[in-house]
Amino acid sequence: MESLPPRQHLAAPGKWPVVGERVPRESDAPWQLEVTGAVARPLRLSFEEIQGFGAVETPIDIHCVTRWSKLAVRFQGVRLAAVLAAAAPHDEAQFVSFVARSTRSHSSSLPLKDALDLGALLVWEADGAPIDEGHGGPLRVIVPGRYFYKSVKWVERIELLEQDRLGFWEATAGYHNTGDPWREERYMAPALGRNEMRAAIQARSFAGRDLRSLAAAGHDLADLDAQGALLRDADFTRCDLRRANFAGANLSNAHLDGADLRGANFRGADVEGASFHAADLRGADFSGASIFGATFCATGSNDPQGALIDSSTRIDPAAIDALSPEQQTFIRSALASASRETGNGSRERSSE
Ligand SMILES: Nc1nc2c(c(=O)[nH]1)N[C@H]1C(S)=C(S)[C@@H](COP(=O)(O)O)O[C@H]1N2
Ligand SMILES: [Mo]
Repeated sequence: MESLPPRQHLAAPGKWPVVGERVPRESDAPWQLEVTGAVARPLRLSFEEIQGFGAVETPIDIHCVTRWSKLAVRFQGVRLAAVLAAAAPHDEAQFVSFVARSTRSHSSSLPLKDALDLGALLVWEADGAPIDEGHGGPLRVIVPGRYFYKSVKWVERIELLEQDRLGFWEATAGYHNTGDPWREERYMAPALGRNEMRAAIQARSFAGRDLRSLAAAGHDLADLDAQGALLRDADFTRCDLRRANFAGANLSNAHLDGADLRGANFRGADVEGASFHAADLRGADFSGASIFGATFCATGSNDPQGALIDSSTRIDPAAIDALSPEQQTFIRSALASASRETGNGSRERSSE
């Protein structure tokens, strides 16, 4: 068994999901990489010039913050260190920001020292083939030892900075600015203070609100209206959430273990990386939801209890295909045994 950072699991073999932006900005201009900011020699490099810095090939583990990992992807590219050396950064340069050729000029940044110590690369090949456009081809950043959101796709500008500038996900989604998977640095502090959280829970009206990292474990939230709410990393462990409406909500990495979710509506919701161990999902509807990286049974050995799923639980078959192998096996066998039984008496739990 290879080692994974805390609460990560392997993506299905051969699957590499596209996360975030799917295409670069349209442009007729040939590919170019600019190295700019606090440098003595600003550079403008063609693709061929970049390759001229000397290709290296090395296996690197990918860890997406939404909990899937891929181990030992063989990347080919050049060391960021080699390219930066040619630009001669000023002594004052403390941070490096990678900017994408994308409509939102997507970016992410890192302390310069970390980027160099971690051996960041600019890569054009993965496992022996040119990187697909969806995965950031022709040229993307790879930062080993950080969650994958630090690895910017379609990098067209590298800017050296004296002061840090938060990247896109760090600024808009609350992703941790360091993002070390071994320390599980997924999120920055919650959006709300304790009292505001308590008030939101009491009012039970979450629709459209930013309640990321909400701490609601154990609460009675039956019939909750949480349509379109931002609930990344929220803790709903053991909550009563019968008939809760999470349609279109963002529940990525939320904790729903042991929650009573009978009849809950997750239509079109983002539940990537959410955990549903021992949750009651009978009658829950995940149609059109993105469930990549979600877990329905424990991946370790210490807590074998899986979610309660039966023929009244709606999950798109294509969504199941994208889950990790052990999650697929668990869900398929739960659905199969449910359809074999006349009732679902054997796994009935107390309550209601
Ligand atoms: N330009 C750009 N780069 C990006 C993103 C993005 O939205 N735009 N998303 C980041 C995130 S959150 C992840 S997990 C990885 C996903 O890369 P993949 O689509 O090749 O799996 O790219 C990172 N780099
Ligand atoms: Mo990610």
